[in-house]
Amino acid sequence: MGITMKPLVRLFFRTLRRVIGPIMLFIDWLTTPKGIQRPLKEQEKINQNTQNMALYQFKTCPFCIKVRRHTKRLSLNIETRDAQHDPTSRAQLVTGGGALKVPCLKVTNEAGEDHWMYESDDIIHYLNSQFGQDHFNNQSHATRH
Ligand SMILES: N[C@@H](CCC(=O)N[C@@H](CS)C(=O)NCC(=O)O)C(=O)O
Repeated sequence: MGITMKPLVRLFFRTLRRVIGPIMLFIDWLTTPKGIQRPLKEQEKINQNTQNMALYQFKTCPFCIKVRRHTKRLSLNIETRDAQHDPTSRAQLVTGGGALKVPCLKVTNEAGEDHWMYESDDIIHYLNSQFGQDHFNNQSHATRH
């Protein structure tokens, strides 16, 4: 992308967040998805897995709202980090992930290595592959409330 386009794109997303973000937050609050209910043991196992994850995000970013809604749908307790207002989280994202772009899911593997995943659709796809209904339907009987 040409160097002159970058500030324009930034401005576009900032305006989008300021104008549409609060409306989306309100709609999100009104229509908060109900989470899957799993057997306790299974949920505890998933909670353990998601302890190794952190979602870097902006509160009013539409793509972040989309991912947060999906984590609610899947009943995932993933820590969120505010890369907009918290300088530490912002620096972690830029240094670790390589770009100040949200949402970004950090997944730390058993060896302690961090994997930084950008793109809301890729994050949702990854979470579905790990914790989605198809995944655990094969293992147990979970129901949606
Ligand atoms: N295609 C990306 C779009 C993400 C995106 O553009 N996020 C904006 C926030 S709404 C961003 O990080 N912009 C960088 C900035 O504002 O500095 C996705 O679906 O995750």
